[in-house]
Amino acid sequence: MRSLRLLVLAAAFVAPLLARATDAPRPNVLFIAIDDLRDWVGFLQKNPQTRTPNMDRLAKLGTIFTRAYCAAPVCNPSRAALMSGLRPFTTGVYENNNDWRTVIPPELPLTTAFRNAGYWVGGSGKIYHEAYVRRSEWDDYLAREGGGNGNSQKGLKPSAKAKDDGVGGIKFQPLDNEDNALPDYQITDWGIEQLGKKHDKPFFLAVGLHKPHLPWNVPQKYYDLFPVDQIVLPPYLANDLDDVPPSGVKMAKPNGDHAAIVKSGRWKEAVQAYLASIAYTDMNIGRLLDALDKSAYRANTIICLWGDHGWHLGEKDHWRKFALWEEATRAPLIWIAPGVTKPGTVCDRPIDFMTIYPTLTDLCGIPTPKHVEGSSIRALLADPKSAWTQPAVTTYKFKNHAVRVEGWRYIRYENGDEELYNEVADPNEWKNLAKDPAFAAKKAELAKFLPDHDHADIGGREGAGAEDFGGGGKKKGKNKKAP
Ligand SMILES: [Ca+2]
Repeated sequence: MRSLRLLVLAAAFVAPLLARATDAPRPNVLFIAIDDLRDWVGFLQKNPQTRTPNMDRLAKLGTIFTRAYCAAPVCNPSRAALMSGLRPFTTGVYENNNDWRTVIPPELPLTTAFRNAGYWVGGSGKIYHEAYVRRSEWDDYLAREGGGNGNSQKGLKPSAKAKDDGVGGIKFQPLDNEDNALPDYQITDWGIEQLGKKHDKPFFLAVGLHKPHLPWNVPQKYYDLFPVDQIVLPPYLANDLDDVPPSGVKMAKPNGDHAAIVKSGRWKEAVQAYLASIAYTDMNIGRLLDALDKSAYRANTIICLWGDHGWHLGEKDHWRKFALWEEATRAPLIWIAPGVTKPGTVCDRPIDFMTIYPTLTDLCGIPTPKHVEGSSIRALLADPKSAWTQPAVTTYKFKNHAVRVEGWRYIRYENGDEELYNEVADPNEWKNLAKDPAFAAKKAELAKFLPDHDHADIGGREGAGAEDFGGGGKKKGKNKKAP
């Protein structure tokens, strides 16, 4: 009798506690995506010329990942994989002209997991590759003129110092415009507006910035931060491709952009233009962070900032993404998770962006859907030295993969061509060790991480690294009609 009474008493005590635990405000999420931002941010110390004071400020608040890699070195497949939790070799989404909506149903994406959990889910700018969006996954999304082309040049005019619009496909030009003439400014403003509102539900707010994607057309003042006579070119080895197998040389396309840039004598100008575009983006990030600081949500908002892949600026005679080396696959990643991350923390474990979906659901107490292929990095956020045994895997086109672990990068192409780099002795990946018998065991160890099944390219085999100017580039693939 007495024990029953005790139980009832205990229940009377515990019930409100439980209710309080359930009612505890769930964290909001500020999800910041940056297009084509390689590791040229101050906090990664890769290129000391870069100017990113606002991203550096954000980095100091939480954990940065020095070895974060994309699932695919191309906008559309990188974003589709990150948002769906499904790798390119699982879905067959490898290229910019592969319509992910035909193979990823609306029940699967990250946004849907948050909506199902009662979050308000809103976004602006480039979260998915803009040729293929499914706005029905969002409660609200900034609508923009012209079908959502954030790289629209409407209303932009070259500054008096502009020579022309760049070198071939590498488009750049300083502008005689104010900051707010570019779509990214309005995209950021929309995020700022949401942070200023009262929200009845926890929010998942996504802000996707287009710069530093080509064209590198930003106001002249950002070019002026980087005088061209002071530009230092990235590390470069003239005969770097000599030990790269034919499949790798084909990705580098040395006779394309790189030959044109060298011939033009404007390599430094191109580097200046990319740095200027990064500085422009950093300005918008700063405005967004200021708004969060002033908002009611600062203490209870998880921030995740990521770039969708890297970029070559002449390394290995290559430009753009579309390759499996460090430059094309590495991108910035910052996490701030109140109560989990500590300020100023650096994590050197190699991870890829498949970790983002399950980490966000984990941190927000949302069940991670079973289809999600990555793992939560909550343990690394709590302690950056925690054990981590999974490699970062990047896939470019059908059956070409890079496996990145601490100290090593192993690349295997569809035809069996291989590359192996010792990242400690050779961080520029200049010396391909794949043919050296001394490293056969290392290759075999890393090859175990390659997928055992590669889904066919849903667009057919003719994709050719089409650029992604928001409108989707060349639509050569045989995609099924989107739902
Ligand atoms: Ca080499």
